Amino acid sequence: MLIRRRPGWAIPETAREAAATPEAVFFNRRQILAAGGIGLAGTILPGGPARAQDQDPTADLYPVKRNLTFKIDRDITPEEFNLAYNNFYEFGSHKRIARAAQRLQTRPWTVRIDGEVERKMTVDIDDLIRKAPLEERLYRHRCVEAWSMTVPWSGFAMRHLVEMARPLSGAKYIRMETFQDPAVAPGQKQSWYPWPYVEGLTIEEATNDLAFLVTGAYGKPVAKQMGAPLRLAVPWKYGFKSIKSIVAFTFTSERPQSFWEEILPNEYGFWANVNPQVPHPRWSQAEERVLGTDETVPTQLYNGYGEQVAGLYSGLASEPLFM
Ligand SMILES: Nc1nc2c(c(=O)[nH]1)N[C@H]1C(S)=C(S)[C@@H](COP(=O)(O)O)O[C@H]1N2
Ligand SMILES: [Mo]
Repeated sequence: MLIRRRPGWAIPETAREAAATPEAVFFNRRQILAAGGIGLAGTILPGGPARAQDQDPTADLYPVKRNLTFKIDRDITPEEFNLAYNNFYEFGSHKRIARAAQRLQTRPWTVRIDGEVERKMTVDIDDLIRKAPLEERLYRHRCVEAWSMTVPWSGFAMRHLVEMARPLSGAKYIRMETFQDPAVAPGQKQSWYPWPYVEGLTIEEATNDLAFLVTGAYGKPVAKQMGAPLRLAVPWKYGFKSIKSIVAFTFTSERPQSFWEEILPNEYGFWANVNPQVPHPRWSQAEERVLGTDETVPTQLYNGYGEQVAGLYSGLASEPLFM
């Protein structure tokens, strides 16, 4: 039984400990609480999400070495917060989608690379992950809703995928798409949303050193609710740009229209760079609530990554860069 490996009441106290703790502990605890006490735990544990995670065929690759170039001045958000507070509209338009997201089957999983590239291909996710130069990076993550986290992502620089594809000269943007399967993701039955979820970057953004394709988090394969088996992390942009559970990268000459841009073009644009001085039409972006703490802190221009990315936008002053 999973419960015997580490008791459910041994809840990690610090972010560092949380980072080293199997996800199983968190789920076990929630199941235990739901069942009304630890006495019942043994009867409800077999087969849950923790087990599926144990079976991830890339689990042996983690933890990966941390790249210390990416420094952070905040504590890592405890894993249990990150696992229980997610935006993933495919599974519901609220934050408690973790349980529903366990229905997503992340194997077999293929990723299509197409459009204006020399090497169109469909790759198996395990081949992709095993070939990739995996590293860990600590990144801030700032949602447009004015909350933030600090996450130990594992993955690889997106530049490697671009180099593998060899874009043709006409390619200016990369359009990314999430899986579509309404039988698994009940949110996708809500036909007023323009499924599948789509996001885009310019090639310059995608090849900036900060653009990161995430395959893991907290020292193991990334959890389903966080966007397994492959999601984006572009930490200088609002969180909605960091598309989850990607199935396709299309290189194109035309700027893709992203999911939220199509729904509310006056509130969510293509660029969506973080800027505390440009309010959302319905709320201020000046500050952010740091999840896992009681703190509210000032938001920083480009979420604190201006040194690395401000140059990408030097010729684009007339564009709505911050919405
Ligand atoms: N496919 C897909 N990707 C998505 C979303 C989504 O609803 N569907 N939500 C976005 C938003 S608004 C945020 S803030 C982040 C949330 O990532 P997290 O749950 O790991 O914090 O994922 C982004 N990627
Ligand atoms: Mo978000």
